[in-house]
Amino acid sequence: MATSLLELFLTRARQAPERPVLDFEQQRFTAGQLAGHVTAFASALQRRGLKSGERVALFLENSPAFVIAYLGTQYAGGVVVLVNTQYRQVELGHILSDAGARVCVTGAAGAEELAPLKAPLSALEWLVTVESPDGPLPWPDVGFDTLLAEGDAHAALPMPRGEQLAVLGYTSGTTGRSKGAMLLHRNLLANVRAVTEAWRWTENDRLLLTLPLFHTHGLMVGLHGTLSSGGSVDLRRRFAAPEVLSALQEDASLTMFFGVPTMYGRLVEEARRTGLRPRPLRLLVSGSAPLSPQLFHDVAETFGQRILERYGMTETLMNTTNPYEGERRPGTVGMPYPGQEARVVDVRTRQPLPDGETGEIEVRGPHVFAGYWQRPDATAESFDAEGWFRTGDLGLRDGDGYFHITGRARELIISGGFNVYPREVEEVLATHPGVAEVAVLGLPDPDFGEQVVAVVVPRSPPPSAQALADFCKDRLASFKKPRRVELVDALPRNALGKVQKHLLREHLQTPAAPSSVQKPTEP
Ligand code: MLC
Ligand code: AMP
Repeated sequence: MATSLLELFLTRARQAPERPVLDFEQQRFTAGQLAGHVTAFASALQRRGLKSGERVALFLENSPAFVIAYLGTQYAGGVVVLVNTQYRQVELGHILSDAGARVCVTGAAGAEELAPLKAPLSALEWLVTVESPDGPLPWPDVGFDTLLAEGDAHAALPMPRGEQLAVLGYTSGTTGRSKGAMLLHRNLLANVRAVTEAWRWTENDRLLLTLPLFHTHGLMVGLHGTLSSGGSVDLRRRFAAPEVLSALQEDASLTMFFGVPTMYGRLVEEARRTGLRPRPLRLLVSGSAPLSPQLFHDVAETFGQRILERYGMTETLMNTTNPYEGERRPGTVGMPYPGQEARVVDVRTRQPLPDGETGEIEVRGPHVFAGYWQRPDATAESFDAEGWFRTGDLGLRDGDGYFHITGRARELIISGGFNVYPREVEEVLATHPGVAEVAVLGLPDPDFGEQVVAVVVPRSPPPSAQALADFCKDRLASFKKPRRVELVDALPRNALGKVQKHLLREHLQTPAAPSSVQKPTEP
């Protein structure tokens, strides 16, 4: 019995080495070829001195190199640190130093972004570069292919144990600084088994995957499901609606597509614009952000298919799913996966609530992470004595057992499936010389679901919205920059001095648009 997803994949690859598993641009990898590269990568890391439990950061776009480095790091006994490729200095400096990453696998642009962080990243010793860097780097580096050639593709290395740390997935609480969710090999394995069982995923499946591999949805659902089921994946560098629509129309071998609601909204628009209709797939999945019932119906009308919506998070991987067989209900996220539990509790008393009442969703089971990296206090706050994890999502369970997500207990903006923590953006904007005070919040957005809005009390001379957006973009991932800025004389505060964001939200959503609203130029 396998104790890790990695072992499951390597075993399958030994049994059926000729089976195609990964296509990317013009390249095709059979399971045997991929397993050989993974083994070579792992043995080369070990030869270069990587020890069990040491962290290897992947700051990489979707590519076969990502898949090889991800599995190879785990086979070498290392811990993968996932890094969003849009991250800039503030996020990179924090994540790589917090994780104590010893190695980073990245591209030329990534290496350039990292270079100014030489001093703060004291644990980082060397880089693996998938493209030649443009100039000299402050760390020794080895090319990805050179590293593969150094390794032994037939090495027999020890398999990771189930209790061993596999991945650190960085995600924030309310603090503005993200925390590393410690995912063990047994968490990854338990969840992918639950997902593949619930969705009847088999070796006959072929997934079109355009989600980024550095987040749970693309990696722990899309890639893990493919590797463990024996199916195959058509991996794309990024999502582009016209390309996805034509692939879904032309490629009869595809059986599944997974996306965030923004992707489905763009696909519906593209289908309406061009008149193209995809072939029916076995499964369309939406998650990572709420799918509106309107979009559910638009997809059903345009594609002739009912999306299956599911709910997950970095700390717990997939929590609940609408049924594969049975009714997929718009506006709900279904029920717990096999072998997992979910419940709704009162936010104050923490006692379970009856069906129909709204509270905080808690989950428990073998999929739930082991805690936050080097943050015992944050870990303790997130679990109760019986092992229930507080998700921070508000919702209810209806009389038929379907969970509904109705809001969030924590301050979190989800824009196009990417998380933005207002505090992190506020901290950056507060350092701008034209900003006296700032509050950041999310407002509805037709494309991204929610958009980042900054309400600023300016100093003289008042900064322009563009200047503030650019200021953020230089320091943080571009998707975190405010898309709208409002200048105000003062922020509404309660008696304790806390900014009352609900009042700001109401004010900003009133139809008479405030005169001081500014929009940065759209990209
Ligand atoms: C890109 N941009 C965004 C954005 N994505 N702005 C706000 N929100 C977003 N989500 C900005 C860029 O910063 C850039 O700005 C401009 O849009 C164009 O960039 P792009 O790369 O061309 O964007 P595009 O390809 O259109 O990206 C849209 C998208 C992408 C929907 C394809 O956001 C995406 O891949 N989202 C998926 C996120 C995901 O996988 N989430 C799963 C998390 S796991 P500028 O100004 O720089 O030009 C999880 C658990 C679970 O939540 O349950 O799954
Ligand atoms: P992350 O921390 O990036 O993993 O984001 C996880 C969060 O995404 C969850 O806590 C939810 O708030 C949100 N989320 C994921 N799936 C859904 C969904 N189907 N509907 C609503 N919110 C979702």
